[in-house]
Amino acid sequence: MRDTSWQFTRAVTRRPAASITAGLRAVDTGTPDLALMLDHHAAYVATLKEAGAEVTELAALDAFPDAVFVEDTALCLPEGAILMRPGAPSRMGEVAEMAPTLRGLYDRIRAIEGPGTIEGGDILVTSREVLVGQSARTNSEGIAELAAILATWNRPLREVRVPKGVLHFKTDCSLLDGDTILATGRLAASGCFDGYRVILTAPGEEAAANAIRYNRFVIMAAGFPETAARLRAAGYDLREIANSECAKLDGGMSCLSLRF
Ligand code: CIR
Repeated sequence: MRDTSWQFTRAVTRRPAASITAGLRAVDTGTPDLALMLDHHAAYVATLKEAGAEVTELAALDAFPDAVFVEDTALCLPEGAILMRPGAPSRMGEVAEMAPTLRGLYDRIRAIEGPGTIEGGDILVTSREVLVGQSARTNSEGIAELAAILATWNRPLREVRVPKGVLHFKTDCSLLDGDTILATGRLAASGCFDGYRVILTAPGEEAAANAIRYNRFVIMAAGFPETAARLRAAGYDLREIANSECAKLDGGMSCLSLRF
């Protein structure tokens, strides 16, 4: 495995609320089962802990059905945390709910003030740049405001396009190590990862692309055997977590935590 020089120490998660049944979804494939989602969520948190994370587990927020998907509320970097400005109106208030926790963990907090919008699911941080996908949730004004903040931290930002019909940039890709990306064929075909080492998800397993690397583990959704085999063959230490209920709401492994 490459580039093990970086280590995460913390993660923030939020328990799913009973209101999860009202979570946003592009296509209705059934109502999420809260009890089952809680089981999956517990396995996810346990795996982060096994990987060395000190996990801040926030209480469920019934007023915000999608609040379990904490990744969209902030970008957490070693230099500081940046509060996002979600493009989904029903999710805007989640940021104020997350802010006190990050203020307790970070000395330096910045915020996207608007009018642009940007969600954490559209941001992939690699060893050389911050890639941000323009999507139905993240627009060029939001990206420009983030770029201005990151410029003060000497972090280059590159804007890319999220394929039509894909919720977030990271719905279709993940960072496996500093320079290796797991991506769907449809996203990689855009050329946005030229110069990186890319491992493609297997045909029909596009939903496996939203994985996370947390220290020694690559954590991916269960049920994608061919992609899992590709990752194992490439030398990654894989942990598979059931994700059937979050998947009904277009959510996956990255959405469920902030990692830093
Ligand atoms: C939403 O549509 O906002 C949620 N149902 C799913 C958010 C997934 N978040 C992510 O990919 N970072």
